[in-house]
Parts: sequence; C-alpha cells; structure tokens
Amino acid sequence: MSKKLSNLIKAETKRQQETLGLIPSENIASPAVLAALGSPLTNKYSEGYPGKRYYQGNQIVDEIELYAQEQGLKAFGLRGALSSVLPMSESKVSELKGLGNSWFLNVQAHSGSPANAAIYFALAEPGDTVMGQSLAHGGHLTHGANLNFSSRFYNAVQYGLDPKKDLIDYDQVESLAKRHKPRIIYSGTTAYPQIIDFKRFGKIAKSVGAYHVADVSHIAGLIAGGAHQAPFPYADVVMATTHKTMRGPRGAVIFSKGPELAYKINKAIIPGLQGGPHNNVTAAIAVMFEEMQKVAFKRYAKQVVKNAAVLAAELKRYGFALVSGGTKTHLILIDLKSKNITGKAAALLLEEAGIVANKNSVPGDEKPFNPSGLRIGTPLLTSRGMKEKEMKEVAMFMHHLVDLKEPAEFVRKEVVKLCKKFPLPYK
Ligand code: DSN
Repeated sequence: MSKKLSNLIKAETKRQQETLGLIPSENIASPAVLAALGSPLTNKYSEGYPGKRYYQGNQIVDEIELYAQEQGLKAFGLRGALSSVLPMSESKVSELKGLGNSWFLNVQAHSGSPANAAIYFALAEPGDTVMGQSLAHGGHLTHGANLNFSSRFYNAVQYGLDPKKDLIDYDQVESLAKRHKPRIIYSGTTAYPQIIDFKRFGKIAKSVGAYHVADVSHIAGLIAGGAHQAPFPYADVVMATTHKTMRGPRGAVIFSKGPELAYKINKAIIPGLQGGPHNNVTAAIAVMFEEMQKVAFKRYAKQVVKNAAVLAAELKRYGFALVSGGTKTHLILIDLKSKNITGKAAALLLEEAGIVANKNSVPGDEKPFNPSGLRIGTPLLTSRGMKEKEMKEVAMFMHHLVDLKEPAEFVRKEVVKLCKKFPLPYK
C-alpha cells in the first residue's frame, strides 16, 4: 500500500478515536470482524448458494455461508432452516413439508438498499402498489421515497406520523392499506425514536393480503439484545443492514418465513440482482452473529437504550425540543427551531468541536437540504464503553456549543479528553 493510502487510513482511524460519533447508524466493528473482512475469502467467486454454485472450488465458502445462516438464526432465537434444504426449482418448493413457519436467512445482499430492491423484486411486480413510511417522517429512501427506485418502479403510497404526537399514525396506515390494497407494507424507520408496533403492522398487512416486510436496519441489535420488540411473529420478511446496531461489516441480511418466500428472495438476489457474494463479508457477518450471542452483547444493547434515555433527558433539561418527546430506542431527533439554528449549522458547529452528528428533517420541514433537525444516537459511544455519566457530558458539550456559544476549540479539547478514556479497540 502506498504511504499516501496508509496515512489516510491512519488519519481516519485517528479521527474516529478522537471524535464522539453520534450518528445513530454508525458503530464500531470488532477486530475479529475486521480480520474476516481482510481475509483471502475476498478472492473467491461464489455466485449461487451453498451446494448450488456456478463455479467450482466453493466447498469451504459453502460451509462459511451455511454457518453464517445458522448463527444468524441462533442470534435471533429463531426456529429455522438452512438454505441447503431449498430445491433447485420453484415447482418443488411446495413439496417441502413442515417448514412453513421456519425462518430462512439470506446473507448475500451487499447492503440495505440492494436488499430492499431484492425484496420488492421477489414480492411485487413493477407497477404494483407498495406502502412505507415517508422519508420526511423518519422512513427510508427505499420505502417509497420520491426519486428512489421504490417509487419509480412501484406505485408508492406513504404513511407518516400523527402531527400532534409525532408517533406513527397506525390508523392512517390502516385506512391507506384498505384504500390502496398494497402488495407490500414496510414497517421500519431511520429516524424514529419510539418503539415500532410490529404486531399492529402485521395485523393491518394480513387484513389486506399484503406482505409485511420489517426493515429493522436501525434496531436489529436492540431486538437481538432484548431491548426492542421483535418483528418475527408478525412479519413475512425481516431485513437489516449489518453495520448499525449489530456492529458487523457493511452488508445486509434478509430473513424470510417459509421456503416459498425464501426461494423467491434467494432468486431475487441472484440471478435477479447481484453477482458474486462478498465471501469475506459473509464470514464477518458470521463473526458478528457469534458476538451477538454473548452476554456482553445483550448488556451493550440494553446500555444503548439507557444511554439514549439519559442523553435525551439531559438535552431536554437544557431546553432542546425532542421529536415525539424523547426516546425509547438508540436514537434521538432534536427539533432545533426553538434554538434558532438550522440542523446543518448545528451539525457543522458540533463537528468543529469533534462531535459527529447529522442534520435531519423533522416532521413539518419543507426543505430536506436545509432541515431543522439533528439526528443523534448512542450505539457507537456505548460500544466504546461510555455510560450514563458520559452521556451527561455529551449533552453538556452540546449545551455549551449551541446555547452558550462557547468557542468550538474549547469544547474540542474536552471531547478529545473524553475520547481518550474510551479508546476504539484498534492499534
Ligand atoms: N444511511 C442510513 C442511516 O443513516 O440511517 C440509512 O440508509
């Protein structure tokens, strides 16, 4: 590697060491996850699935992929089956008896958006109606947002939040579902601080004959750690990116209930959408699932939520307005209008002091490029070992910057001091 590149990697590692990462979708992958990512597994082409590959030489990759599936089912406590039981042709899937309620796991999607593209591809035809939470109200681009493939290839109907409480308006979801009869109803968010009622989503989807797809990218780690309701009893398909609260490599996983859906999803990933899986990522996902079954992971998941609750309470004490009044998850959405600063200006100011957050729309915002909100979360700081005491410090730093207008370089020194007490696990 050139000096230039190795210096850039060192510089980025130092940036991560010396800043407080508050972006709720970011985290820290363990050295074991990084070791799998950096292994020669990256050299192998493996289109297809274990036992059914297009190329030779995949015996070991097959074992790794099946092991990742097995560990993923265990990490979420699911009764499941491995993809190796799926037949070669669709007509034979119905012959698989007794597996209708078993969960199958696809670990090949390259990331969240391709995973969702595969799910649409598997479960709907172009032009079909699909439903999801609007981006402006905390949904994701792939849940039917303007400009995204999900609204260009499908007829996307969007639901949102109740304007008084900033909570998902389940009555609206139900009435829109009854009116539009979608093929797919997505539950799942990227900027929603409260618990999602998957049971209600499941009931609504069932009542209109839609598939319920739960996109738990943000909260998968909380679910596995027992800190959020699980969607599995109420969903047909559950997907998640692996690099957020699960602390894995960049990638995605798709759980499908029963062999029929699993067959469709697998076919949509390859040959439908992707080429060769990233085998180094598959192994890193397996490492992630092993780590998620440890007691320490459950402790981390619960601490993420405790930390967010303390951070939210402290911010409120300093007069910050929080969308939906607070948080029950890892994430906090601050409405900065009462502080007379835009989300963008606040994000830049915090960055100067070494606090990394992101600007975000809050309900009612009309300009997505100049929103009034700031989205923060506690997974990354919790992975560094920070607890309630440090959350109070983080809130105080934000108060000093936004309210007291203290020079960013003063706060920056305190931020670096705090970071040094909680180093990332890298040399
Ligand atoms: N970029 C992700 C997030 O930050 O939530 C969503 O794709």
